[in-house]
Amino acid sequence: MIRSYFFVATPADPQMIFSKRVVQVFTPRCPRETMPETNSKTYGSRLFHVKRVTSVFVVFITFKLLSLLLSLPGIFNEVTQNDAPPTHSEFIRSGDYKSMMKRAKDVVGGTKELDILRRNFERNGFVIVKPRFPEGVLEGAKEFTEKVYTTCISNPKPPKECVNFHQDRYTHNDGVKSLALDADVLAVLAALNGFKPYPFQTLNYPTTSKACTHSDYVHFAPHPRHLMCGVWVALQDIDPRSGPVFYYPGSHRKDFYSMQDFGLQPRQHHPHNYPKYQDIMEASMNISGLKRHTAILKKGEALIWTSNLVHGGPPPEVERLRRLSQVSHYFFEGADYNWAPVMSDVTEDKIIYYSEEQVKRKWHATDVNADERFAMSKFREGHCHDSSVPQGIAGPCDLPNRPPRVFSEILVHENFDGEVVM
Ligand SMILES: O=C(O)CCC(=O)C(=O)O
Ligand SMILES: [Fe+2]
Repeated sequence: MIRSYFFVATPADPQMIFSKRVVQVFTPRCPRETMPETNSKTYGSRLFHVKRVTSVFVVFITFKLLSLLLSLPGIFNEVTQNDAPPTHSEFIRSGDYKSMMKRAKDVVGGTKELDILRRNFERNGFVIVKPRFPEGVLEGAKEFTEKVYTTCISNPKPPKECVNFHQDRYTHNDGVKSLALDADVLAVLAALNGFKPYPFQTLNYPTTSKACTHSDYVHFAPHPRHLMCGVWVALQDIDPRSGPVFYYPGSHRKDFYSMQDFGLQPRQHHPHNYPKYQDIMEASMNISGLKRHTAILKKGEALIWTSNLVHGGPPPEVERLRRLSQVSHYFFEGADYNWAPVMSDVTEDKIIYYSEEQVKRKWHATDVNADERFAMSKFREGHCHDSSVPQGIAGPCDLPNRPPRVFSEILVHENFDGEVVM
């Protein structure tokens, strides 16, 4: 048997890896059930896992190198992120906002209830609401999600389109589209954020996504950084054995982390880059003292989370048990810009931005057919500072305390059976 050593460098906050330079021992990560047994001593959580013979020396040298780099003055210049609402937002003075607030109050039961909802959202980073979805809309989205199951999961010969059959099918399916554009959902999102929401992505998961620990900020990063929400709608009563979504209330108040903040290169450069980010997020949650909750929702209930809430879809107790759901992700009009950290290369000045114009065209264009809309891109390739970033606003590359890129080379992610890299 190969003996392994686990090293950890995570106090409550991943950023402290670099400021405290702690080296401890690690435990396995998500999904716990499928991790191989290890006889190494464990404390806290696993950050990186190195095989004995080759890696002890490499780790020693690298930490020496990191310590040296970190001790140099001015290596990491602090750049203040502007998280104050943009001054150009007029939305909350509009008639549109007033009518949305009225609707949001109707959804939750009144003015006092809406205040409580807002406070909870701010404190916990999530809320659960029951929008008044028309039954036909819920059923339409449910039927489509069942179709994803029969076409792509239970089908012994799934067709090629199963690569993304669950994603962005609002282009083809009215139920999926109407659920994401539901007026009650939009009103509650506007009430919680003070900006006008618009959906930019839908995901119809018939079973658990098996997505390991992450916050959506790593995928969809707005500026100001809280201006993105996920809305997870249960399309059936959720069975606790089906791998219900987990989340850590309060985790949104920790700093916002994307791969670059851990010295990791973009996802497309290596299949393990994103899993390494997830390893660190899992490790930081395990020792954060925050409690892990699960969303065992009733049909029609919606879990709304903010961009930085840490969450995931764990492996199920019963494989392939249906967990029919639709997640819609929203940006907000009036944000300074939106970008995709997971795909961007900040050290090479290659940034992938979401184009609000292209997103809206993909959703609403009437001069093209559904297939053409599905093929449209939402992205625009750009630079750290270009016309996407307003003057005087911190850009995607201006994050503080970014560690050197070499860090991604020394982290080791161990694949496990059935791992879904997503
Ligand atoms: O439904 C799930 O399992 C989680 C999906 C998720 O993380 C997301 O859509 O942001
Ligand atoms: Fe997510």
